[in-house]
Amino acid sequence: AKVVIFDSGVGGLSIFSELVRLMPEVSVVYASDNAAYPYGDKSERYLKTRVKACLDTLVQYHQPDMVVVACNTASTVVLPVLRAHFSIPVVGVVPAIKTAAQATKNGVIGLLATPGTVTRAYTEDLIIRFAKQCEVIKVGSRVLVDLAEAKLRSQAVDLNRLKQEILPFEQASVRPDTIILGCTHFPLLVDELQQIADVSTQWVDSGAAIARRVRTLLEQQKKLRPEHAGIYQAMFTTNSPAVTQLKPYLFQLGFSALSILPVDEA
Ligand code: DGN
Repeated sequence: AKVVIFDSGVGGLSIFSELVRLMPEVSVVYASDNAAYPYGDKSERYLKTRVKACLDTLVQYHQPDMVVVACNTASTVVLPVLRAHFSIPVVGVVPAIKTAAQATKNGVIGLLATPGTVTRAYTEDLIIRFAKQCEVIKVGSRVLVDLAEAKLRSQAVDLNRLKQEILPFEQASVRPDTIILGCTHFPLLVDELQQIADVSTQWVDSGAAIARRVRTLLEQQKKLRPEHAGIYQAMFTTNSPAVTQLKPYLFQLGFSALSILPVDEA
């Protein structure tokens, strides 16, 4: 099976890792729209056109069995458009609000995501559906996205900076015992977050659930061939020094090729 995993940056690599751990036989085209990074503060209209344009090129070129939009910011807006447009399954990643509502003991949940995701109607709907009885403290952070990108380019993570970002949780009258990492970049920083936050905090993300969902869909399509070994390639919408700095990390993850994805300006 061949799966396209798409994000504005490296965040989707947290989904990639969960996916290939569960299904080493799946080949992956990882695509980063780094030319338009970050998505966190882009308009909904822009995201709809841009993500569709990127995926159109990817689907035409690679003929994947499935697309994973490994970005909460994009998924909370573009999934209906993409599902109407493509004939293959499109899996999105959205904040794990239901999981957090089941995990919390004190009824206070933190939602850490991009400024876009925390204000979306989609997110509010999830809260009303699954966490009505909880208090949800939302923090939109763009800094954390940059810190995750920098970490994967081998730069040290500034823990003081990280601490500032999660201050609203630490200062809440009742501190959340469960925090949702509602941006695919954030699980890449979970070790650092654990170092600076209260030790009893439970960190919840969508990665493992997404990997299981992809497996179920591929099984239904009879696309899983256990005897195959996955081939991983990465594509970027623009070449930049950051891409060069990211190479060692990608090779360490098992990527064998890097190339440029040409996308018409949306
Ligand atoms: N990784 C994206 C997400 O899950 O929301 C956000 C990245 C960004 O462009 N800000």
